Amino acid sequence: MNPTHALLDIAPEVQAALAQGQAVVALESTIISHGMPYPQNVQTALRVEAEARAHGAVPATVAIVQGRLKAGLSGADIERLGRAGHAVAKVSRRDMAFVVAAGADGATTVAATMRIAALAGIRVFATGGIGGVHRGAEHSFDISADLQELAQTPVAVVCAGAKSILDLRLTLEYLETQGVPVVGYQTDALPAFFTRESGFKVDYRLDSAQAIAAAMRAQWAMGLPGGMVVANPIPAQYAMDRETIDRFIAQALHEAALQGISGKASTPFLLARVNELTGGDSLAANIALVLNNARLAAAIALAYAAGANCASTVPGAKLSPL
Ligand code: PSU
Ligand code: MN
Repeated sequence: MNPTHALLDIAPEVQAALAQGQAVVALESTIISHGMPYPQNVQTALRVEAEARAHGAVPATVAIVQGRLKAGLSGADIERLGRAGHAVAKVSRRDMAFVVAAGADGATTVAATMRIAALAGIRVFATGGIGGVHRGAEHSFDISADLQELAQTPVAVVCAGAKSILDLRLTLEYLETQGVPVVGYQTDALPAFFTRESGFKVDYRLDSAQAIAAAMRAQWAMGLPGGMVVANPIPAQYAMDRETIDRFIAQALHEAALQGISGKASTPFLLARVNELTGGDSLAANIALVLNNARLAAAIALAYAAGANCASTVPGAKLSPL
């Protein structure tokens, strides 16, 4: 047996779907324990699973539970991670071995979730927002390990862009250097999580799940090692006013600097503070966009599964230089 797989438990439903070539969507768990307050975090995690299911894909929420890598959690596991919140270790790639060796629980970031999804054979992953290059990174060097993982691990990550707690310009530059494509789903604009636009453009606009699945197949058929970012803008009715959200983000960043928050504590602090400052609005937006991403990820996973033996082209798909 592959020794790495000896550390991994794939839920029976997920295993069966993978064996039959059916659509599976990975979901992360840092968003549960560190990204939203309890109990909305648990309710959202369960709703996101149901949304993927309703759109034809089997959900596989990923975490580390008592030292085991998990692709597919029970409702009880999700409840436990959500209730424990920040008391659960936030596990990015560098933390994985230590949490496993200690037999502990861990909430997996985008990076660690991609890694476990790839081990399990899952190619599509839905989340809210990815990590990136933080503002002030020229001094702090704070660049999320999510970006390196995207460069190395063949999983398509469906997200609503990245929050402007990050330096989005530098994040795009970093992704370009690492060869990670940023695809806009039915948009030319890079979305900024709470807003549909950021002032930046994506690298490619693709308008269907089939076209995205074809690009995934082409990328991996030619042996390119990494993943891709699929940026799916927040539904218009939930989008927030850019000036308002920018003001709250600026305040949260200022408070983080005053309190000397850095390293892996930085993103959870900023997420929690922005949630507090914006009250229920940002949480409602956050929930809506994650559900929206689960729907698109399910459609991509279905198209990818359906095209497993197809050529890596979609006749009629437009490639518009941006
Ligand atoms: N951005 C969000 N919501 C999140 C995260 C980021 O809008 O929940 C989480 C994700 O799990 C992401 C992680 O992978 O934070 C990035 O943390 P860091 O910057 O420490 O790599
Ligand atoms: Mn960081």
